[in-house]
Order: sequence, then C-alpha cells, then structure tokens
Amino acid sequence: MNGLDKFLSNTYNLNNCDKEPVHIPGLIQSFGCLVIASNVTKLILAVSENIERLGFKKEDLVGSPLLAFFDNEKILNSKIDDLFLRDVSFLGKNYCLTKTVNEGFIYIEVLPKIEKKHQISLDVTEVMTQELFFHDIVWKLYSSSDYERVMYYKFDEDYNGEVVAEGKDENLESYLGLHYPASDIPKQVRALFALNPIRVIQDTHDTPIRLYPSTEIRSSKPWNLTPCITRGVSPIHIQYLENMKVRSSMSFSIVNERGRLIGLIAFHSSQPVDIDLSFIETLTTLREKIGNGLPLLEEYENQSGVLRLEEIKTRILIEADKNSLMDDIVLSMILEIGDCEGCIVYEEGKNFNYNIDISKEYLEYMVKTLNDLEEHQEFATRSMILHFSDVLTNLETFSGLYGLKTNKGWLLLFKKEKIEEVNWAGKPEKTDINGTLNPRSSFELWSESVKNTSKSWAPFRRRFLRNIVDAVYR
Ligand code: BLA
Repeated sequence: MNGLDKFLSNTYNLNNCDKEPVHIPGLIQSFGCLVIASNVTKLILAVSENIERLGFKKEDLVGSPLLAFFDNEKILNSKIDDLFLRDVSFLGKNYCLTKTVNEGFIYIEVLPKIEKKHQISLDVTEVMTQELFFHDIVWKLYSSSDYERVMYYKFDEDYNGEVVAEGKDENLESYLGLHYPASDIPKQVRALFALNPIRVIQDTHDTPIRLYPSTEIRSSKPWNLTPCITRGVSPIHIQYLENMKVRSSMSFSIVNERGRLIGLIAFHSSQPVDIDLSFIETLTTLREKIGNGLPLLEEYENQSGVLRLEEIKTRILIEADKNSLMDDIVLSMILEIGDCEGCIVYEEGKNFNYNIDISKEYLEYMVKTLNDLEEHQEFATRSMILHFSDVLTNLETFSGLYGLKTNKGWLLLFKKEKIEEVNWAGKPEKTDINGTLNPRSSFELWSESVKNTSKSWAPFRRRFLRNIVDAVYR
C-alpha cells in the first residue's frame, strides 16, 4: 500500500470525525483540473490526473516551469494572491482559471466556463429587521442560482445552528426553524471556513481524481488543498448529504467583525449543479456585505435598548475605579448590560463575586480552562457543562457564561438556565445504519426539551461589555 492509499484507507466515524484532516483529502472533484507549483522556483510540483483533458501529459508537466502550462507571465508573477480569469483557452475550448497562493505554493485551478452574469443587490436600512434581511438574501440567491434550496444557517455561541431563513422550490418540505447540533459541522471544518469561505460539492456521485505525485516529494505529506475550489470531499459528509437527499451543495461562511463564524448560507440540490465561478465571485463580495450589515441591523432593532446601554455605560465609566470593576454598584450595572444574573471579577488571584457562590478552587479551574483556550480574549457559551466538568454542583441554576479577558484576569458573567423546546432535524445523536456509524440517517423533526442551556449572549450587549473592559482596563 503506498502512502496515499494508506492515508485514504483511514476511516473516520462519528467518534473521531472531528480529527479527519479534510484539508488534505488526497483527491479533487472531477469538475476541475489542478496544477500546484512552487511559488519560489515556479516549477510545477503536482497536477491532477485528469490534466490530459487540457492537452497535457502529467509526466511532462511535473518538473516543468509553470509557463509550460499557462503562458502568461504577468498573471503568474502577479503580486495579487487570488486571481480569477474568465476566458482561458485549452485545446480550443474556453475555461475559467483561478490562481491562489498559499504557504509557498501556487494553485492553478481550471474550471468549466459559464456565461451567466450575476447581479445581487443587498440593502441595509433602518426599517429592516435581521429576519427580513435573511429572508431577502436567501430568496435573491435562490432565484439567481440553479439550486433548489438556499438557507441561512445561524450559529449560536456553541456552534449549534438553526435555519432562520429559507428560499426553496415549492414542493420541498421546509427546514425553517430546524436546529442542527454543532457536531454536524466539526471544528476543523469550521476552521477551514475561515481560510476558504466557499465550499462547493458539485456531485456526491462524482468519481474523484488523484494528484500526481500524490504527496509532496520533500515532506511526503499529502497536498494541502485548503484554498482549492475543487478540494475532494470527506466521505462522511457525502453520506450526510445523501441522507439529506442532496446531490449538490455549496455553502459560504458569514463571519462577524472579529472574524468569528456566525452563519453559513447553504445551497442544496437533488441534481448536480454546474459550478459557476462568476457566481462564486459574486458571493465573495456578498458575504462581506452581510457580515458588515448584521451589526447595524442588530443595533437598529434594539435601538431603545442601545440608548439605555449607552447611558449605563457612561455611568459605569464615571463610577468605576481606574483599572478595576470590583464594586457592587458597578457590577449591578454590568449585569443589566449583559442581561444576566451573576458576575465575577477575577484579578490576579483575588476575586469579587456578585450573586455567585463558587469555591475558590472551582473558580481557579475555570480561569485556567479559559486561559488555555486558543481564542482566549473572549469566551461565550450557553451551556457551561459543555466546557467545564461538574458545573451544576457549583453554580446550580446558572448555565451560560460570558468571559472577557482583562489585563489583570477575567470578567465573568453568568446567565441562568432557560429550558427551551427545540425542534431538531432528526435526533441529534449518532445513528447506526447497517452496523456502521453515520451522521443522522433521518432528518425528520425531533423535538426535545433542552436543559442546562441559557439564552444567547446578544452581540450588541457583548460589544458594550468589550468597550467597557477596554476603557477600564487600559
Ligand atoms: C461539512 N456540514 C458540512 C458543511 C455543511 C454541513 C453546510 C459544509 C459543506 C457543504 O456545504 O455541504 C452541515 N449542511 C449542514 C447543516 C445544514 C446543511 C447542519 O445544509 C442544515 C441545513 N457531519 C456530521 C457528523 C460529522 C460530519 C456527525 O453530521 C462527523 C462525524 C462531518 N461535515 C462533516 C465533514 C464536513 C462537513 C467532515 C466537511 C466536508 C468537506 O468539506 O469535505
């Protein structure tokens, strides 16, 4: 068994799928061709085995200058890392071409040429609610694409998601209001969405194409396909899409002003949909508009609340000692801003609690856990038991935690449990089909009373809290 076969024979299931290295699948989808070159020597290092489609022999190309494949020095030497060309000819046929640079490699992808032009306008106005905004987006995207369903999928603090808007063919059942557990989009997949915001899966029945050579010669590692549109698809996700009766999908990520994933727009079709690069280009601009528009809409929607919070913030900044929030009156106002019931100011080993009964050891353990997190400036969860062991015995009725790092420690806010009836798309836990573990086989409505979970930490309140912490702990 060679290195790639060994690598491909690794099987991932529900218990380890958050470890599957989806960025190095060893394969691309057959709708495109890929050439990888060194950004230093500009020599071709690998090609997809279907490169013959464009009139080249893989053995001839590997080791040759990139110019032997694509004779346009200006493009190849351009300092711009992401380029998109509409009309490129191979064997007398027209294609689109993309060039991406990542970690010392140049990736050239050649994709089918599609003629359509897309104009999608989005307005953010004070009269609009977020709900209307999402509705407007999904219907515009639905009507300008060939997909049968377009959804806005909104994440909560713990990356569980809900379909909050949907544009779809009339005859399809609706997914609106359905919830999906965070494990449906594992951690490493979410991280990839930050690096490459658009994921296209053209046809779950596709026979994927290998790369030649299959690994990087020097390191023997499989090729990192993070920036590629054609990146091969994880088998467990193909199973998921098939369970959902979806043959073609596309999704793009929405991030907030701090780069955190807050939503996805997901497209589905029961038939393969052609890849349309100019649509992908349109989506790239659109996602920024959406990410920028959302905080504005949230503030318009909560305008009277925002005015009140402005007022409290001013009072806090007058009352608070320089460099500390350890004061009962100040903390009672902080609770109003956070819309929560308990609070701890933790500063270099000492702490000041407001409405919270917690042992010193437990608090030290929480702070250490927060300090060890990758993103350790701000932390939010609706469900502390996901992150801390034995929480219930220590904090009783509290479920939500919002933490902000200060230059002396942490400001920790606690929110009470709010039992909620949630409609899941299928039972959220694993399902056993024919003896193997797969993502849920059924997406039928499954209702559950969700415990140990608080209401969300509203982004506009979080912005106020960050401002206060920044101002006090300068
Ligand atoms: C990827 N999972 C994805 C993606 C989405 C979802 C949108 C991105 C790829 C795509 O657009 O198809 C999930 N899709 C959803 C959800 C909705 C939707 C929630 O339309 C709701 C409407 N998936 C599981 C489990 C595992 C899993 C249990 O359910 C792991 C055991 C894995 N999901 C998984 C993997 C990928 C993925 C590995 C990446 C696939 C890839 O990019 O190759």
